[in-house]
This record gives sequence, structure tokens and C-alpha cells, in this order.
Amino acid sequence: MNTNTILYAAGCLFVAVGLSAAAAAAAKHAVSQKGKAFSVKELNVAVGDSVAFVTDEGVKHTILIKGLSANSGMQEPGQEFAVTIDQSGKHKVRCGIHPKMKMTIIAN
Ligand SMILES: [Cu+2]
Repeated sequence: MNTNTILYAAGCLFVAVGLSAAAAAAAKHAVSQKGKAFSVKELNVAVGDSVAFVTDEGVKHTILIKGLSANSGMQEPGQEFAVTIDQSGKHKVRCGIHPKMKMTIIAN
């Protein structure tokens, strides 16, 4: 093994460790929907995190996040809708069926 081979191997290892660290840092958040309301009014996340919306009642919802172009379509009870938050800022979340269902995702 010459010096170049060793440097190349070290470089690959460095990249691999870097990628796995980035993947491990992204958190998954859960928001449930019950009583035609989101379980939290505000949720602080880091850019790159994901938010999973789950329905805990026998009611259909349609989750819309305008700034992220996210649209769950008709979400059946028990279905999960997960969104990766890829932009910083305040993202207003609403339900297309129930006008009073609102929350905000704050991404930093
Ligand atoms: Cu709804």
C-alpha cells in the first residue's frame, strides 16, 4: 500500500463518517390529530428534520403546508403523512377540510 492509497482510504472513511453523522442528526417529530385539532400549536425543528402527521380519530384530514408545497391529499384515519422540512422559517400548517385546524412549524 503506497501513500496515495492510504490517503484515498482515509478520505473515503472521512466522507462516510460525515454522511452518517448528518443522517443521524435529522430528527423525526410526530404530530397527532385528534378532536379536529393538531396536538401542538407550534413545533420547533431543525432544517432537515421530518414531521410525521398521524390521525388518532376516525376523521379524514388534508394537511397543507403552503411554503413547502406539501399536500397530503385525502388522509385516511390511521394513515401517516411525513414531510421533510427543507427550508427555514415559519411554516403555517392547516387542514383543507377543517378551517380551525392550524399550527406552525418553526424551522431553524
Ligand atoms: Cu382536518
